[in-house]
Amino acid sequence: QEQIPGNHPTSYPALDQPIDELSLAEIKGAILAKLRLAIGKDAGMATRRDWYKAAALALRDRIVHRWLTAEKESYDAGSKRVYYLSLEFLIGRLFTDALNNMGLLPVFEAALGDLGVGLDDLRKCEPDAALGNGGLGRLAACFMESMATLAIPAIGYGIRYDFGLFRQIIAQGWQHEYPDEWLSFGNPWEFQRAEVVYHIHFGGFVDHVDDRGRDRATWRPAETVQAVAYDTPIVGWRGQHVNALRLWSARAPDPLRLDVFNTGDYLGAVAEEARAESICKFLYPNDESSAGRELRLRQEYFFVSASLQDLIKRHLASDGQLRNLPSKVAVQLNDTHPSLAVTELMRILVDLHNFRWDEAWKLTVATLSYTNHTLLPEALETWPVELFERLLPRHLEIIYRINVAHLAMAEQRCPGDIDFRASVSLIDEKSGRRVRMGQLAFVGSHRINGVSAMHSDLMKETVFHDLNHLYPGRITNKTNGITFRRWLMLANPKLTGLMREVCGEAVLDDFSLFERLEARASDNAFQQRFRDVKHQNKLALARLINERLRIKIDPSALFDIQIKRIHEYKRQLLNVVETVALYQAIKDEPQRDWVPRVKIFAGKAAASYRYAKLIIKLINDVAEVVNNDPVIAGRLKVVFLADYNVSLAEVIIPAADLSEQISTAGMEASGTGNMKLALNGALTIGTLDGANIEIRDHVGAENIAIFGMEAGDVMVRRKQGLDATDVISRSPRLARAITAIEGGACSPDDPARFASMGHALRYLDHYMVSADFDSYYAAQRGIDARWQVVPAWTRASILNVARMPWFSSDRTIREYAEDIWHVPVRAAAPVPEPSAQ
Ligand code: 4GP
Repeated sequence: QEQIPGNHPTSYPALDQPIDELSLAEIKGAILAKLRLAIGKDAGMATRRDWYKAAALALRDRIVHRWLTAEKESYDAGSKRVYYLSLEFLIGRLFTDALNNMGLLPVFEAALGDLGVGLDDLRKCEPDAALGNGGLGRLAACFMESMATLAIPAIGYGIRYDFGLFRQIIAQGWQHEYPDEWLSFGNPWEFQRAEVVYHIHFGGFVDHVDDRGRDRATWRPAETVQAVAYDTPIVGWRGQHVNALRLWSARAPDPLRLDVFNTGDYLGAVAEEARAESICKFLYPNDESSAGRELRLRQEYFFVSASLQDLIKRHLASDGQLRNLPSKVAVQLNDTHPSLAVTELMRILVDLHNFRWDEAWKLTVATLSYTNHTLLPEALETWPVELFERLLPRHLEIIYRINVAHLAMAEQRCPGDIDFRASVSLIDEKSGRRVRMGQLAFVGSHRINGVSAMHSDLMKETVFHDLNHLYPGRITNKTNGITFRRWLMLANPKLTGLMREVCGEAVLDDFSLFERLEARASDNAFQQRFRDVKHQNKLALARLINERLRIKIDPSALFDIQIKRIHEYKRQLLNVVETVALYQAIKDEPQRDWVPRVKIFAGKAAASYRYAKLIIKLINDVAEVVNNDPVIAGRLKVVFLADYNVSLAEVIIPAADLSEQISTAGMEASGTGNMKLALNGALTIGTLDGANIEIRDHVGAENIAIFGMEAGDVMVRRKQGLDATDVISRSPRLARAITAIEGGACSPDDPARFASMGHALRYLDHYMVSADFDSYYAAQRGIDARWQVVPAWTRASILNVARMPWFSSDRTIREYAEDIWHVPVRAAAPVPEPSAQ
């Protein structure tokens, strides 16, 4: 693979070098100066949040120098640039992440300590930037960090939502949603670029008067909105390279209509502004059916148009030639949300820059690539043609024009096959006429990737079967990864410390050194230290649970964790039904030596997803019964932690013993939580789904608990019908658990609350909860047995950590760089100097 020549040092100082007095004094001075000059307070009056902001600004100054240098170097070198278009970036907090990557964590900690404030307290003042729903958005955040680490010149483009993902409050066991006001105290990381403003148009009509037989047209829009840029620097590991996350905010060209104001219509005078600003007001929840939601389509076009205008301006300024676009620019579409990039790029090239259609098309396809994150049909966006026409009339014409050539190809490939043409068409004619964004992104991209080996295969077999036939070779796989800087080093400093000791300091730069853990996996003394680390992390989580929920849990119990969006296919329900069955089993034989377990759940349900919200209520109702039953005597506890976000994940994951990855086979595209948990030493109980399969291949089948139907079995069983009477009649245990749930045993205040759930478990088992129950229950009892053999459990846990390096997002990004973007990456890690101590 092509690599960037070494403009970086060949070795780095070890992180545990003693802090020198000079830098300590410098950082203290910098923080105090920010406190006075940027915040306007002195140390005596400063609140914790003031200190946080001052420290963040002092850190930001240090990042900016690297950022500007990196920018200049890559422009001077004429490097190819990656533009990652994503409606979601689930970033979490940046403070310690940036400190760690800059190598400044120890000196800031010491400086703040001298100033009388604790770094950890300050860290908690930063709100989580939750500009994403779940996996797809968090992946984008990990990728930004890895691109910076690998010194790939890149910009992430998205929307600066005023409100991120809703705040979840649990009251009487039910989920309630509240706005997430993450910007209310300002955001020290971002730079508003008041001069970077683009006009985004909507509506109106298309003029073909002077297109002289070519495909050009003039769009006469009816409405214009402005996009203003806000940049957040993203630092790579060792601070060698910094990229920008550029988020767009919307406003009206005229903030106030004075003519209207003067007539006394004060609301009318700001109506345009309100309409424009609504575009960046809030993040759409992903399970909400997007169909027909005009605001969502406006968001999509808004950010695509601003981003493409911006990148083309940059390209013209540095290269001057649009026909060189694909050699200097790679645009990655994160799911179908930015699919309009296909039509917008065509419009820019053909209408604004006079390109011939065919040449513009070649440039577009060579520049764009698209990542698919889910096979769920309801998530593949489609828009009513009528809405499209009203909002984006020129883009609809372009889609029709693309479709003509595309369908002609389809006809050539399968002459006379009407079904084939209908299936690949950009327009769905079956359910009213609708534009298919998945098809559009596919046809307009040179590479389409899935996010795990199985998912990429299933894409070829299912949703994109026919398109794959028409464009063979375009689909490729890029199994997801996670950034180890956040998910190991920062989240689990104790385990990191142990690994630095055992694998050597270089392990921070070269994850292949994890392998050195293997030799120690059975060593008693090492096992004990490894367990001590886990125990400390479990104590921290137990403390948090006690603080938030007043539930006392035993840190030596098995911590069984399921954290992710609440969704039927992710099957939190399977976990709860098993909990009820286990509860009943303990009640039957209270004298047996049951393995103490704490089942910990966290996750949000989309506000409109009623069934998912009922699952949350069930978890909480079961918790109420189980946690308060004296017969159980604490051997089984159920905990639902509210308001799951990146920061909460950073506390839960290092404390996990068992990782629940139990989706219906064939439905989880990849998963990334599965990787984070295994990296922190949790054993996985899971189905053969998504990246679980590759995790098994890496950690070894003996170090993971696989159960349940495989994707093929699921398809076969679904074809036979969804009635689960057969399996329930064969499983008295399952029958009894369902009867308890539907009969109100967990909901004495409202015995019929879960009747509908019982009905679904019996007769509408689309997600195979009942069908997989016995196999899951048995796998859980297998886990109990393994847990009791402490050295064997610890060994498996250590081997999970040792064998995870492949799941680093650095590996994933290298693959994108090599196979899709064709950009060079930084050479493999330089070796740190031996520690000074
Ligand atoms: C998620 C998938 O559900 C998950 O399996 C995958 O790991 C993740 O994307 C990243 O690729 N999809 C979404 C979504 O978050 O909104 O479709």
